[in-house]
Amino acid sequence: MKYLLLFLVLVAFIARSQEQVEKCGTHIEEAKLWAENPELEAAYMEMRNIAATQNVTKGNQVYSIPIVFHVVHEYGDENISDEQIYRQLEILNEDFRKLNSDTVDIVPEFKGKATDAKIEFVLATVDNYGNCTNGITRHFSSETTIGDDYSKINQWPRSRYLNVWTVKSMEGGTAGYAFYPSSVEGNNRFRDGIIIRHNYIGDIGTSNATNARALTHEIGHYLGLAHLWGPTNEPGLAGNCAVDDGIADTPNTIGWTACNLAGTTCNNELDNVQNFMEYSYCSNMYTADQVSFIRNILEQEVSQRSNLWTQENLDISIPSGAICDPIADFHANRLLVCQGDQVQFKNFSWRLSGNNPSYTWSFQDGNASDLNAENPTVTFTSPGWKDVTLTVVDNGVTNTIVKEDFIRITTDWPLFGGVHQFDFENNPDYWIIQNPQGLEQEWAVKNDVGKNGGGGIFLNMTTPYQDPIIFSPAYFFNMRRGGSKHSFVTPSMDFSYMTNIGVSFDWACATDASELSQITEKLVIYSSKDCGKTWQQRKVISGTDLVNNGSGWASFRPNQGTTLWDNESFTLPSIGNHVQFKFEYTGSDNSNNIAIDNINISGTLSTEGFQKEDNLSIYPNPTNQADGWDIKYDPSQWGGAKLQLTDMSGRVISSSELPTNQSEYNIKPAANATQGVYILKVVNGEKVVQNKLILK
Ligand SMILES: [Ca+2]
Ligand SMILES: [Ca+2]
Ligand SMILES: [Ca+2]
Ligand SMILES: [Ca+2]
Ligand SMILES: [Zn+2]
Repeated sequence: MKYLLLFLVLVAFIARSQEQVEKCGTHIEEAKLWAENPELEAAYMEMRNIAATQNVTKGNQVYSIPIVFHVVHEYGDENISDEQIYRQLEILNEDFRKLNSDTVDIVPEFKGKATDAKIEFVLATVDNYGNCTNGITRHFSSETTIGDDYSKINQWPRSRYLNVWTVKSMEGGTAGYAFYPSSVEGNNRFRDGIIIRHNYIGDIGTSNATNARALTHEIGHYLGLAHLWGPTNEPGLAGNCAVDDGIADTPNTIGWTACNLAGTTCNNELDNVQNFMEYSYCSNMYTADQVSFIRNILEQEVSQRSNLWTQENLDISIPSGAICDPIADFHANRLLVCQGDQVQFKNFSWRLSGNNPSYTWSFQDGNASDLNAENPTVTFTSPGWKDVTLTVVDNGVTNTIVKEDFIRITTDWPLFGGVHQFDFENNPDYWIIQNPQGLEQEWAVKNDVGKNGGGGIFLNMTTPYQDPIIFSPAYFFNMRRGGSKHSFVTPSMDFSYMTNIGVSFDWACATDASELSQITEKLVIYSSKDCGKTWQQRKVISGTDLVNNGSGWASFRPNQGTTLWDNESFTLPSIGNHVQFKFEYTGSDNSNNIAIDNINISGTLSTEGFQKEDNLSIYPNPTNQADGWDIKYDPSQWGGAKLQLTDMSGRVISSSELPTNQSEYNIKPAANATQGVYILKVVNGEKVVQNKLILK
């Protein structure tokens, strides 16, 4: 009894883990495409009939197909190694030559049907521009977390290469998908190729032996094969006995999601559960008729398949001999840090020989643990934008990458204190706008997009894309405004000595959406006290609350016609020194533009002065411009502290530092300083004290 229970638990566990295995998305994507383009079903049937009945007598012809892998990544695990892709190539070339060792596991009924497809895949050696390549190219893009047709960036000509894109994740847990050649003619040609998750590539690195045959399956679709149970439906449904895959020697089946080698579903005939076009995860064979089918597809002009293997193409796409130069690349764990924070830089150079490459880094105003380390740790010694350079030398060949303004170092003293209104007038340049992926849309301060016609900050999601060239990068960006994030960060502020803190702002926003369900754009405001290491959410405005100017604009711009502005506010707890806000807009595919103005910090400023235990004193106060103020201090406590003189609107009008080697320091207001009340702040890390100063 005990053993039986254990057995049942084990069966249940296996069944559940198989349900969690991600599936091929081809039937879902084809169904969507066929719904929009009903003629594609007839096109598929026509292609299939030709491929199933054509009699090409090229029995010994081995078809070579150039292949390129586009690794789409955000510098995470999904940026898979060349070695992992090389392993995938070996697996493909075993599976399509019937050299895979698991053919010994094929059940006797199908052993005789398993057939060598005589197709080989060769990594491209010359790219679409005529440059050297190892058949692997890499793109830094958040498309890696979306993984659909608009993530197929930089397609190489499909007449010359099989394009494969590897990504981090895909909608609905899909492992990958490919369209039939009949579905990607004409305006659908940008959809051609295979998109697949990185952990289904090869059997090493981020993948494993169970996942390693997914690409063999997807290439089946790419060459026109349907799933064994039929062209467009789900596996396992009784109705699947009424539809067929169009292949004579694959028994009619309802399809499998488990490896039941004794399964018979439609005609009391054993199913070919081990077929590569099943979901059984024990696939190891193509049948003779499937092989005949895909070889016939390679003889058809449909989606230019018949050009792939021509000698003319092989001569220009996979000539042998060249070894390509290395490509230097790097990233860091943070792109926005405090002065003095440790930043971990990481080498991501590619096309290296593995032959002890050398690295030389250069950091503007940065101290590195070791300028020749592969992955150095760096602290930056002054605020502002910093350039970073990496030179890699591999087999005597040098490659250098310079990333200008790669990282932003926040001042270690606040630029604004207390109550302040940011009105975006006079084009201030202290807003932090980072765009490491080089998206076409980004926030920018403009002098004519604000409330009442003045300055504001503006995100233009539309105008670069008025009639973009079809399939150009601008076209792709235009098709995918959805999910893209665009943010700006405020300068650092000091809220110590302040209570009842409130933040408010004005905004005007439009959409292109015509249905409520399409309005998914949102604006989220965060605060940080550690230069962006951690962010706390403070306010969310989304959907129809956000798009206060509705739809119907070609390219919405405030002050061109009637503009509706709304104001939103939120309160903050006593939060102290060194606070930054991030305004992050997330687009929908129907996003139009948004403007923000008048970020207003309100609150009650304490007028409390220095305390006795602060060991600071000021004399004389009030003073005049000629004498200034004399500050006496304990250097062991305040040496090196920042002094900030702010006016009553919160603007910092002068900054200096208390010397470490003396105990007295004089500050003078500027000759043109207006008479009145000022606040002097002394900032030493988290410790802030202040005193009210009066200029006569
Ligand atoms: Ca069937
Ligand atoms: Ca069949
Ligand atoms: Ca610079
Ligand atoms: Ca303004
Ligand atoms: Zn599939």
